[in-house]
Amino acid sequence: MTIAGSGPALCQNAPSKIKPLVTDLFTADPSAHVFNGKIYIYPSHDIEANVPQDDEGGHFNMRDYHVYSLDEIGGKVTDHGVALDLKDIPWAGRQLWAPDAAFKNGTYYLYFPVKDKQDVFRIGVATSKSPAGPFKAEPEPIPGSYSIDPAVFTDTDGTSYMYFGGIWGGQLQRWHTGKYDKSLSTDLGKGHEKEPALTAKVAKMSKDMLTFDGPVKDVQINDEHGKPLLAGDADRRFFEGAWMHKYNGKYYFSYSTGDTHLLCYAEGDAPYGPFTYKGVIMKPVEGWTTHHSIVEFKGKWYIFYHDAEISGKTHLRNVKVRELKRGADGAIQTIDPAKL
Ligand code: FUB
Repeated sequence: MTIAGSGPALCQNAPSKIKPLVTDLFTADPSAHVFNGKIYIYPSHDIEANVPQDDEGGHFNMRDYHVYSLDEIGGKVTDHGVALDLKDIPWAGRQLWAPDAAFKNGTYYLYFPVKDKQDVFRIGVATSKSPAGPFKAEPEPIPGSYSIDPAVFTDTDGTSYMYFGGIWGGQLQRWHTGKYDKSLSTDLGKGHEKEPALTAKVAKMSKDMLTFDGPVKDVQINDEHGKPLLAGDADRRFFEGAWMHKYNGKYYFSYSTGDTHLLCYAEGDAPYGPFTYKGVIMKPVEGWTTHHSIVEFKGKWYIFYHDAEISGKTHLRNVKVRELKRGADGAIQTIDPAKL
């Protein structure tokens, strides 16, 4: 995620008709899950920290997480209070960004990206016996983790995978050679447009859900000819905000295109891919960032996302939900967020 110098602060589209789910705090990056028959939402908690806007998203200076739940779509949204605070993460420096959650073996896991004390994004994990928290952070980040936006998917065979990564402010490009290179500040830059795009990462989770079990691999997204999407293909290539869901035996990998403000998806036959680009899930919302999750609840599919309707400011967002519809072949219908 980035901001300054990359175009207008807000997309110039029509306002949305969908109401924000939370109005007393700013919330973003909603990861939704069904636990115990309810929907739980794990969002970022946006704040005005008065940090000047920069090209690495320094003004997204979040310090804690709240967990929300609802019994029904359209029903009352319950705020369960602070679930994890930056000060309680021993290794953390600043900027608690988009989290996700998972459940296994009687324990709930909260996965979160935060910059360590050297200002390098790592991914941490915290645990609780309740989906609402509070969560207790592990003393160190997940070994081998880096960048942002963890999304943990558990397959029907019980195996869990973490998808993660984000370019520009999310620092994924700095790991391009396998080692952290601070000089790569946005993407790989001019002259790389015809090369395969940087892409999300995926790793199998260990049985205790606290570490990676095996190598971190690229999430390969191919075009309709089986060729990897290129770095210059800004309307289709991965930027940040990965999500995975399974529908009718197929794996749907979805993500944000960042500076082109789209939510897109690609389809594959296995959690590791490869995936074939299929289309746009949602056109640009009000605001710069796009970030979503997709979940099935009581026989319908929903997309949770955010825009900047309440504040009109890029870094003070509000989460929303609407139904996700598909064609008979499973193809996801494109949503225009300005229309009902
Ligand atoms: O909320 C901070 C960052 O903004 C997230 O990590 C990105 O996905 C973008 O939504």
